[in-house]
Amino acid sequence: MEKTFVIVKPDGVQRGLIGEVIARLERRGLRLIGAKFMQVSLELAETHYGIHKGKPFYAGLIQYITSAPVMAMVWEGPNAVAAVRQTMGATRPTEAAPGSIRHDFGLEVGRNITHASDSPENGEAETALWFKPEELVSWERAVDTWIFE
Ligand code: IDP
Ligand code: MG
Repeated sequence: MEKTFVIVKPDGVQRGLIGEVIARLERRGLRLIGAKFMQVSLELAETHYGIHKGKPFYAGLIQYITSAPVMAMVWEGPNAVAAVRQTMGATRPTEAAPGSIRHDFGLEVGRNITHASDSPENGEAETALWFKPEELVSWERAVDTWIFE
């Protein structure tokens, strides 16, 4: 089953949107397999966002993600990566589709509420970076057969 790694970023937590994000992913049919509420260390932030090192927004991004607690999660399902990116909306809230989280709750790219993996490979890699294997729960829902074809 495809996995994707999701963060409710500090602005989402401060604004009371953890439940809203979880509710939308549950309603979509995705299955939660790991979650932790945590303060992100500088080291973890720099590894997670290593690909953006050197970009003009990098320092602000590291400051943002380490500024207050986050809700880190792993969700799985068929096409989980694409489904979650769609539910989150485009990186810039003013370009995000109406009805997406970033559209419905955001205005600025540097306060865009969530992170979600951008490929199945990164879904695996980010899950391994943020979670120990024993922190993930493998389970089946009675309703899975009505959501997963
Ligand atoms: P993504 O989160 O939609 O995958 P990325 O391009 O991977 O977008 O950028 C990672 C994060 O860096 C964004 O979610 C956003 O928080 C921040 N970011 C990206 N571009 C900018 C920018 O131009 N200004 C400020 N922050 C940015
Ligand atoms: Mg990205």
